[in-house]
Amino acid sequence: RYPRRLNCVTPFLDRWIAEGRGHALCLIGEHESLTYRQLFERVNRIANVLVNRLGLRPGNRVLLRSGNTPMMVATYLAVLKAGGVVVATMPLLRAREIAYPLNKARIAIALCDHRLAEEMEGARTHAPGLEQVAYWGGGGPDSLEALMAAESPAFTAADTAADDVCLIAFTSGTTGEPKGAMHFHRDLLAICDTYARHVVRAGPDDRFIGSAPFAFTFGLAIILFPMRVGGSAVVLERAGPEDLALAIGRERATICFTAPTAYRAILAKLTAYDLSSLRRCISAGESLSRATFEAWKAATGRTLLDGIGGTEMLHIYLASPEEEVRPGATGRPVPGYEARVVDEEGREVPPGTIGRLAVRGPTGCRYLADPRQGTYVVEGWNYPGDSYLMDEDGYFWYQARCDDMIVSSGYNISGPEVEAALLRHPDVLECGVVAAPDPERGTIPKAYVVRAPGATATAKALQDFVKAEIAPYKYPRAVEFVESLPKTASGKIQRYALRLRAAE
Ligand code: 3SK
Repeated sequence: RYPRRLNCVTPFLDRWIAEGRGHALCLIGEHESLTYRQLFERVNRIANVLVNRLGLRPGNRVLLRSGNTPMMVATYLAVLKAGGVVVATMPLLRAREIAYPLNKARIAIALCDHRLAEEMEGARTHAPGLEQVAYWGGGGPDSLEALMAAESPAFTAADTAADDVCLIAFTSGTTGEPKGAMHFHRDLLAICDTYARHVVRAGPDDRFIGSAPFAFTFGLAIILFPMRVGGSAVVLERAGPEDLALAIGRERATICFTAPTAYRAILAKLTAYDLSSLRRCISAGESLSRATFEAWKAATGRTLLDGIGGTEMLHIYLASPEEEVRPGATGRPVPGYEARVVDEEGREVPPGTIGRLAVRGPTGCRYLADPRQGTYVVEGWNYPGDSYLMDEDGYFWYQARCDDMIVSSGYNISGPEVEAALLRHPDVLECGVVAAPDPERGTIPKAYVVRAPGATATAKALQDFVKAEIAPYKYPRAVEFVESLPKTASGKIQRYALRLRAAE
């Protein structure tokens, strides 16, 4: 239903200028706010810099590094408008983690907030193909702003096809390396015209707010959903539960996207906040317990709309609109998507039986040059790695993760990745990292560590070490020293046994 030639920035942004709505507020940041026209002109200047100064050609990939700011949104849209491919990275990533997408996606151009320069420059030494990095926010003759000032505020969107790749979103990677999920121009519209249209049901008066980084595709809800309907977005760089709750009251936000952990933290101090402007509260990123659902309803009178999505599918594919919500269930397939529960052989199981979730729809999933494609996508069905049960009415009930991913406060943390970081410490002989239940964060990464003979490293020392090796939010929040780890006959660590032990 989209035209064959489509640059998604046209319906998200240029359209509102053409329709005379350029004066409407689009982005409300902590230090600046932009109308649609101001954003349009900024995007155009950056697109001109990309093409005229940094040598971008359609199809080139551009690495973006920033927290959630209006400038991050502008650079994101500028890359798309110029026909480039966005590769956005989580702001907290370390040099080694940034180098991976740089090399895998053969990226020559990066745009970066100057406050993240240290790790960006560190990544350069591991990624020789990176030729140009333009920084913003730090001033100086080479800054992105200086380059933008010399460029025109007009730019004609690159003539892209609806199914040209425009975004490569890297997963956090359960085993081995992160996978790059590729998405098309039409996918960015499809998530608005399926999930947002049928479940969120926003209009031009809505003001979106949320906590997810834009580099995590969950965060796209905060910018793309309002821009599809001419609404506005509150863009928060610091978006802990308290920042989020205060900003809801200050900016009179109407639609909030965050994880259950944040809703629980807000509930704990509810009287300190004014949430009266909220009309939709969306929960995703980790599973929502019935207890949290009920507590939020009782305290605020509002229904938490649960949903599950994924980087591979770009956004949410199981959810229910407010009048159809069934407490405790994630929901039903969003119109446009299909879902089913299957056994180990991929055969659909009867309602009421636990099995693996399979999903298909307009937005998933093609990995960038990855032999694992055939494991995660079989005959058009995507296997996100969750076990589910479907009831007689077609509602899906979350059971557990099937793999080694730890979902903590909405962050996906790969157990094997934390293990690899721990193993770089000389005092660690062996380790296994699994999810342990936590009342605040849902689950936390817990490390079982066998120390090398005579080694004395403390839990705190290992935690600090991991924080310096990989993004700090991935550090093991609990560490237990053990004599040995449970192993399979072939010598592999039995994470399943560790998971059971962590749940005791
Ligand atoms: O459920 C999730 O974790 C998710 C991932 C990517 C995009 C959107 C969502 C909700």
